[in-house]
Amino acid sequence: MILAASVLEGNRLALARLLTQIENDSSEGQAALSELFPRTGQAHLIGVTGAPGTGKSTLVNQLARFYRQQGDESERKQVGIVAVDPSSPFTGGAILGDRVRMRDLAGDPGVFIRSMASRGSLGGLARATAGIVQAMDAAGYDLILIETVGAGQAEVDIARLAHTTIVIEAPGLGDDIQAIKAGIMEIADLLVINKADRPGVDATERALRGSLQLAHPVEKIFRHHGPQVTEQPSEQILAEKRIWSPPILRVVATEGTGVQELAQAIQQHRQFLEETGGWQRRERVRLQSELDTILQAFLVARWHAKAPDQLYQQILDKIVARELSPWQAVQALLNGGAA
Ligand SMILES: Nc1nc2c(ncn2[C@@H]2O[C@H](COP(=O)(O)OP(=O)(O)O)[C@@H](O)[C@H]2O)c(=O)[nH]1
Ligand SMILES: [Mg+2]
Repeated sequence: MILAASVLEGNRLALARLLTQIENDSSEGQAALSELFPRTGQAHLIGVTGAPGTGKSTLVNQLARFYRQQGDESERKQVGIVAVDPSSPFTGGAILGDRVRMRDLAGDPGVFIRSMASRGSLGGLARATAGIVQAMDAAGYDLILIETVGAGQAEVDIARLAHTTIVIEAPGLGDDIQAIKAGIMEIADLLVINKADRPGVDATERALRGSLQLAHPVEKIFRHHGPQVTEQPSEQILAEKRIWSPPILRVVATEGTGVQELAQAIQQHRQFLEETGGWQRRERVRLQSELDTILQAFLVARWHAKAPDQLYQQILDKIVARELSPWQAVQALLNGGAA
């Protein structure tokens, strides 16, 4: 297929066209992705999530710039950026952020940027994002930064895509920490306090450490048993126990302060995953989740294509009238109408 071949040759226009097809869930896009699939699995997928305004876009730009300035031209990493913004279907926020980014990174052939405003369901968004990341991976982008608004299930799904998930906090958004505690801390591999130039950084860090202990209780156990361990378990213990404790890093994204340290931590996490088999484990979880999503969509579509719509509407009427529960309705549909 010509499109897939052009993508492999590094044709940016072809990649952009393919990404549009993937977003539209077209059969051409699916065919091209299938052809490209054996070439995927090389990229380090890095999720960046956090509340709106914490500085995700600014930090992603700085990380991309950092990677593009490392080493000489031959060993320089190619960087893909995917910005997923399920919160702004109408405001065009994702597009605006993209423009700022374009200005910063414009003209660098080693950077490819794609923004996605949400269309349809979050599940559809997660599926499209998975496809877009695969296309960039096959096209040879070594690091793929996936920016998502930290709002709930969506970024948990998108975190499942990533090898390394960075959760961003910023001082002055204290109320959010309560919310972030619950689901988000558990998916964090690295924690960033951005806007470290603002007042309240120490309080934010204290709150994050508190949340970390809840989410990663293993630290508590170390605290009780290791007399030499007072604050954090030592590096050595962590290495021996093969446990990853998410580091907390302070960053000022607008100035680039702490970006190098963050890049180092990302690299360390990658090494940790490779040494402990975590890389393959995450790969398997990710592909299983993708398989299940596609399977569900496919089975539902196939079922709808075969079943008479009239029957479906009748059963739906019965659910609305509380004559059938949704569970009973599914049984009835699978039995061809008999409840
Ligand atoms: N003071 C300060 N402002 C920042 C920093 N990083 C980002 N900002 C500002 O915070 C605002 C939101 O940043 P943005 O990257 O769009 O946040 P996002 O919604 O998480 O993607 C922008 O006005 C940035 O200039 C920082 O480290 N310090
Ligand atoms: Mg943003």
